[in-house]
Amino acid sequence: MRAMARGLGGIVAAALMASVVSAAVEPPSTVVTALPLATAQNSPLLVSADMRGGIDLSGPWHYSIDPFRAGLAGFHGETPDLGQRRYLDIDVAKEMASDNRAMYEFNLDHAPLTVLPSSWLTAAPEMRHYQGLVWYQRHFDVPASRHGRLFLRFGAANYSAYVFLNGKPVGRHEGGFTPFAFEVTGLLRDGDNQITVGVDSQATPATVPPPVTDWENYGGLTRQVRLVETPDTFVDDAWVRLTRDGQIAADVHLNGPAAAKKTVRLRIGELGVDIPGTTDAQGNWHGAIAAPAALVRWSPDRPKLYDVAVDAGEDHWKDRIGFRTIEVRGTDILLNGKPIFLRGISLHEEEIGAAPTRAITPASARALLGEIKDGLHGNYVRLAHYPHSELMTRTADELGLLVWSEVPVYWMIAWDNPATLATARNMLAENILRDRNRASIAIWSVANETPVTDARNSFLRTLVADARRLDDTRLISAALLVDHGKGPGAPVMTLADPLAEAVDVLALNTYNGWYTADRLSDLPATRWNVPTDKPLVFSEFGADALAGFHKPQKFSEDYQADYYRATLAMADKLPTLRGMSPWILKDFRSPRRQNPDFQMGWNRKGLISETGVRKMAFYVLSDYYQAKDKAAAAR
Ligand code: GCB
Repeated sequence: MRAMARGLGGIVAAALMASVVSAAVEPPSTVVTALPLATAQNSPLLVSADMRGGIDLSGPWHYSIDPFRAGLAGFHGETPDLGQRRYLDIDVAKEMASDNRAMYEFNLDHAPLTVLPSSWLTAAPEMRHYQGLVWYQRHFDVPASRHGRLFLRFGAANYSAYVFLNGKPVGRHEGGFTPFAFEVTGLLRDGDNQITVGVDSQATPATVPPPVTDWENYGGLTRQVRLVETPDTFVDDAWVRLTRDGQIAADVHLNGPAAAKKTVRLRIGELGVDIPGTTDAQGNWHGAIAAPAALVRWSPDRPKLYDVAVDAGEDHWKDRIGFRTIEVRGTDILLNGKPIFLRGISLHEEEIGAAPTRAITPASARALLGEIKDGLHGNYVRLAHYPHSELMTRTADELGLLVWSEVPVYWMIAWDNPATLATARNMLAENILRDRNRASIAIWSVANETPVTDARNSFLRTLVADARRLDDTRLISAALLVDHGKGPGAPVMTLADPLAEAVDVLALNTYNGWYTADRLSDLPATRWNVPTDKPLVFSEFGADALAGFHKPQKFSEDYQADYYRATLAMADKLPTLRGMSPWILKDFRSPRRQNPDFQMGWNRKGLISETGVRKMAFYVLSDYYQAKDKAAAAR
């Protein structure tokens, strides 16, 4: 629960700390390790770490598989033998050559190289289907002239990470899609340093997500690892936003020996905002002023971002932040007080190309999001089914796309397992705390297609409550299942999920005419029994098509295009529908999809193929969105 215990600052903090931290449970580990590795509990948040200086450890790393996890525990569960400790700070070859009693069953310095960030699935053909533990290692230089504090900051490690520096344990983290950091100031040495990271991709019934999903499990260090430098006392968290009552508000949390009673200053130069303040005994400061008249509110039409700075002694925290409000009034979603229809599409974190490795770069983020913004005339993206790279949410800020952000509480989760709940809460908190400054984020989603039971309802209500306490400026949702019934001539769809009461936006996944035998011509007449007091979005609908295949049958481009036409006609008849994110922009890898004629391990519901070829349905949706956009502009 370290993310929640830290850096919330101001008003939100007190309530949260009391209720959440007292309930904190150590996240479960998928593996029993006999090594002395603490979780990331007392680590900093380093919010907006990507804007700080430091050493980027991207590039070649050695890697080596460890399918029996011998580097984590001996075969009776004890501390591993010397000969198996992958993280030792030694020259293995030299040790053995100089002492004929020495024996090591690894040598990471001689292991093959791969370029990080990336998933090991693409490191070598024999790694393509590997799930389990992989050790990574590299060396890097640190100048003797360093100042202040240094942190190893991981953008993401899928799924569990075990981190060592110069042979010493640093910490471990669970959760494949959120950042974490460990302080290593005292462990670094001048000149050469050795970092070793074990990454275990194995999902279990207790993990989030569980083993059964509909996407590829890209194990590895899929986002940047950086050594981040800060002064001794630094801004660990700063949340700067426009509140619904028209104030620019900031919560700041300092970390370090001089955090208490410290002078801080919030500056937005372009707006002439300059507010001084003093932190309390815990290093927290809250400030707010009425938004200046000159403020240009961020929107998809005008995604204006401002340079924002927080000065605290030697530390100068900075970010690029857009200011806007998002709220619900009756059945409308209001952006900056005006009703908006969310013209979206869903997206997995997978770059366009024949052999994706889930390594998002600024260019791959732009290629994906640009296709939505410019190609589809969209204003919204659902980043499914887990937190995507911070490059994606930053690019959404820049391009002007509203974002649905979600945690992988997907299908069947161990609802009764307190450790699983702790993991999910930690993940949600890490996601929200990472991205609260992103104007693009409009909706936090807590789950996707989860079966209704008491245990599940209480699990998800806890997540909804956490999200509200961590961020009172955004909307909460979850992608829900609807019951499919047969009426005279058309399906009858009923939303009977008690979670509907807890969310701000109702979101439904519907696949009539693809997974059901409904005739497409019957879809527009579908009867909907859904609560009518809140905005509704279609969080998913879709049909597979192999690009280039044209026949009057499923899996053809023609059927997918007809399916879109019928489903959009159905959507037009829903009076409370306020947006949609059809499934999905791009064909994505999914091991459960093995029809050899059409799928070959890819879910083919993309509107573009894996290499970016647009299918017929792309143009159906693009025309629909363009017309909607024009109609809204004319109002
Ligand atoms: C769903 C899931 C999504 C799947 C999709 C499909 O409802 O939420 O993860 O990939 O359907 O293609 O079946």
